[in-house]
Amino acid sequence: MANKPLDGSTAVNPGITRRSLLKWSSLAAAGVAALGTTGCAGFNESTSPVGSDVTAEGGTWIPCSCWADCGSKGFNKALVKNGEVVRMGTDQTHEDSPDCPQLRACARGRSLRGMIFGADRIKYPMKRKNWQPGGGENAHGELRGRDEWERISWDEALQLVSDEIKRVIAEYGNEGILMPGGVPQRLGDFELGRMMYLMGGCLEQTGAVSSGAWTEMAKLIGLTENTNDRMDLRKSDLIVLWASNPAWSRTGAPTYDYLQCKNAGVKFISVDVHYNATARALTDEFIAVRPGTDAAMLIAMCYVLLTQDDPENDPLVDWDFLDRCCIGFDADHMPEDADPKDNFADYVLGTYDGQPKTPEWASEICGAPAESIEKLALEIARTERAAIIMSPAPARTGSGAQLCQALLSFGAMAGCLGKPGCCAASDAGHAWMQGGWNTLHKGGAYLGSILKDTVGAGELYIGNPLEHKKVNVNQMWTSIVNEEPYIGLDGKEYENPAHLIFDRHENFLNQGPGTMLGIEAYRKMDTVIAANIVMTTTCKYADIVLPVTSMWERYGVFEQAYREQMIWTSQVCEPLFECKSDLEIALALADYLGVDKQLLAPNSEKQTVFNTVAEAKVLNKDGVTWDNLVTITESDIQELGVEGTPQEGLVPILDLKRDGIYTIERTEDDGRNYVPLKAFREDPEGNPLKTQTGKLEIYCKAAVEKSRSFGFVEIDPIAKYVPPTEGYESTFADWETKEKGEYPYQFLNLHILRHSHSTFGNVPNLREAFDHPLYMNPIDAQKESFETGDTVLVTSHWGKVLRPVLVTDIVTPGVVCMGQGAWVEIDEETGIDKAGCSNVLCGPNLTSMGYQSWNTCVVRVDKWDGEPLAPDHLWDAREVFKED
Ligand SMILES: Nc1nc2c(c(=O)[nH]1)N[C@H]1C(S)=C(S)[C@@H](COP(=O)(O)OP(=O)(O)OC[C@H]3O[C@@H](n4cnc5c(=O)[nH]c(N)nc54)[C@H](O)[C@@H]3O)O[C@H]1N2
Ligand SMILES: Nc1nc2c(c(=O)[nH]1)N[C@H]1C(S)=C(S)[C@@H](COP(=O)(O)OP(=O)(O)OC[C@H]3O[C@@H](n4cnc5c(=O)[nH]c(N)nc54)[C@H](O)[C@@H]3O)O[C@H]1N2
Ligand SMILES: [Mo]
Repeated sequence: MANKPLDGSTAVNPGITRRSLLKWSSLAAAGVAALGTTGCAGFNESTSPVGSDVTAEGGTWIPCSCWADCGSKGFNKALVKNGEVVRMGTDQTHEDSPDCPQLRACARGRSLRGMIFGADRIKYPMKRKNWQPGGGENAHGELRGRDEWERISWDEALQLVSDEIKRVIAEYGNEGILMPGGVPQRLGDFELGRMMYLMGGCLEQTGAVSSGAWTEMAKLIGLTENTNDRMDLRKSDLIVLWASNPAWSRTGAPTYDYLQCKNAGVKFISVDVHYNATARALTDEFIAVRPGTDAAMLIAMCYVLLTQDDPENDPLVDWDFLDRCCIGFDADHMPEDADPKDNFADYVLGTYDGQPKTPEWASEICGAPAESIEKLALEIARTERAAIIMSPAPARTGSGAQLCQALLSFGAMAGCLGKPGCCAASDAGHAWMQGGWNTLHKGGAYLGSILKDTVGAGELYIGNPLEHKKVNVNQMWTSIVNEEPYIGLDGKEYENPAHLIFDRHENFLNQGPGTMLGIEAYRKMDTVIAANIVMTTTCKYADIVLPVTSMWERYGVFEQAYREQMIWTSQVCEPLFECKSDLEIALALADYLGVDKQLLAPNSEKQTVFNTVAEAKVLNKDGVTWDNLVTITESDIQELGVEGTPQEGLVPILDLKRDGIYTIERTEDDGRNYVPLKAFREDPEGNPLKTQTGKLEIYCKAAVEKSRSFGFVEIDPIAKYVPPTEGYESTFADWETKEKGEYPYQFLNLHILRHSHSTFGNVPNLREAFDHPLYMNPIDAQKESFETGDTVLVTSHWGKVLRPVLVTDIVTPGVVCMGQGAWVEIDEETGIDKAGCSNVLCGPNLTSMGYQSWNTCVVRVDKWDGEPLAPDHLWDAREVFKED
């Protein structure tokens, strides 16, 4: 198929040449750090080029997409000169100020060239040499990940893929086709999944990834996943960053916003497993806890308030709020059909189970000193405006559901809910959720996501016809490898008949729990197809690999950044080699599979982007009415080559396309404030929540029912501390005598600056800039006789990895930490992963709400007697077809 013609708009460049691509390939392969500037996490001044030097340098700045799912959204621009991307730039559309910060690009965004033009870029369709269609012996499944590749034509690839899809559906039904990662409902990357939906469905993966237990619990208990607006938080007196490290995992504005709070006099306290970068930069106090034990600590904090409350002289408990707005705090506020004895206050006091949940009780579990637990509880309760902001990380543990309940219970007691400057909330892992996710702008098919309930999704939305036959991520590989049934969404057991895996916009073999089990499952398949930009783990273990264009090679995207920005990025270069977009691949396959192309893709990419931009709206300062984002004229419509209607808006559409970014100017009193639960607090009857009782559910029957419907692990209706599978308790052979067991360390994985999940994991200069060690406390290192730089072998129930150890007291004793997202690199003889992929260690332990519990994993660490690891930025790239 011919490359897509460029649309002729002013912002598009004629494209980079093959010659210049090769130049970049060799640079990236050699690990030369020639790719742009570094530094960005909020505080650094950017040294990036400015828009004004466009003409001086004779090139064109093009707003270019960074598609990584990093929870932030930096603004990137590429300077294209003589068909080559020569520099990277960032937001220069307005002066940088605390109220209106520029949307700076991060080190990863500035290194995009290393990925797009890197040596492991997939260039052609290819097939694994010893694989043949038809399943069974023909597949030589055991050779997946270690076979050779041969280049095939697109025609051959499409024929093989469509024949296998048809054969597997005929033999095993639609659920014979497994799509890991779930089918995203985002315009521009969902077409391969949509194609399967139109063919009768496929077996899809379920199970929350990012938000852990919050994904289900937030709705059930009524605590939103949104924190207050960044301006509102400046009015706090105290912000407790609980398990929160935005300097690493919400790069860009959030840490800078917190700095404005600090400048405004807010005190910061951090509660975390490791003394993280944000804590080091912002906080006045740090409390170390063990992974997965926060619920115990919060419950003990409730105990402190309950037992020390003195309504006259030292009021600690917000009784009025508990009375008006909550269900289940004490025996007088229970749902009618519940046993009054099951109330939360009596559990905390130990009235019926004989165990008061004292700070001493919690301290033994969470590791924080009892005095610190007591002090923190009292300080929050005595502070007029206190906010507790929690990342979802501790909810990605085995006791995640209980943690959500515990945060609600303590937050409600301490008077943190529904008031300016106060909150108790999860920030949902994504910077743009901070302050209410879609409260400042809205738009066509909600800015690119066609979820059932979002604005403009309309008839575009279709669901998977196999509604219930979705396999939970924690059973996805085990049901295949052990040939055991999985529990579907309707709570019934089903056999997993998957014979074909189709990987698209994800890398779940690397990013889902139990990578070693995943490899076994892959090797049992008839056929594995993977469509990707670079030679990821899923591609490495596939049979047919389809080369996909990056966003730089496509028309563009329009999306939300933080709460205040909308970004429109454009095409930077022509599609490289033989790459096609998912949309083009789906449309090409539709011909072979007999799928209706009009239903598959009602609009062209260009028209879809235009529609989304045209429908985008911005909230006015009255907080009620909305303005169109763009003005569109007849001549704009012609110039863009789309169908549309002229309209009035805030900026001319072509200006937005050229600049790439629209920023809503903010001031502290601009009427766009957001305080979660404010209206509810003021009038709970008039503004009931969408919970079963309309109130905040400290006692939540719906959560029990929900956990039953998953069929994995049932929970209690109130926050109780329950030792999770592979939690702290599991590090002991004998809890009473505290004798350590076979896996004596808790393992924690972090979202690190080096990559966004596995995206960017292959870029040598990022590998060089940000290390990827196993962090260990000096006390433990001394016990084990390790020194910084030693190569160590980390072993869990699920697999083994090698890492250089970094001895540092930023990590709590008894815990070892490592980044997540490294591209697994298994030594076929030993079965050991030398890249340090965290999912080789983290297993698919079943959880109450079906989410993943990466941060409850236990390991042992041994000295490695083999060859020490070489620095990974010097490793060979996964280059399949070398260019001469
Ligand atoms: N650089 C980078 N940024 C990213 C991503 C990435 O891959 N790379 N991924 C993005 C995505 S999709 C998501 S969902 C978010 C996730 O972001 P988060 O949910 O915030 O996850 P982390 O950044 O791993 O962890 C945040 C902090 O929680 C601490 N922590 C972990 N477990 C516990 C616990 O049980 N108790 C306590 N008290 N602390 C704990 C960690 O030590 C860390 O300091 O990050 C986003 N940001
Ligand atoms: N152990 C452990 N595992 C984790 C986590 C953890 O904390 N610990 N965090 C989890 C979290 S929060 C998340 S969100 C997940 C993320 O897990 P994944 O969703 O698997 O994320 P990525 O690794 O970024 O993989 C995205 C892939 O899509 C490809 N891609 C990008 N654009 C396109 C496109 O247009 N078409 C196609 N076909 N491919 C494209 C990229 O090259 C990349 O390989 O990881 C989870 N995994
Ligand atoms: Mo995530």
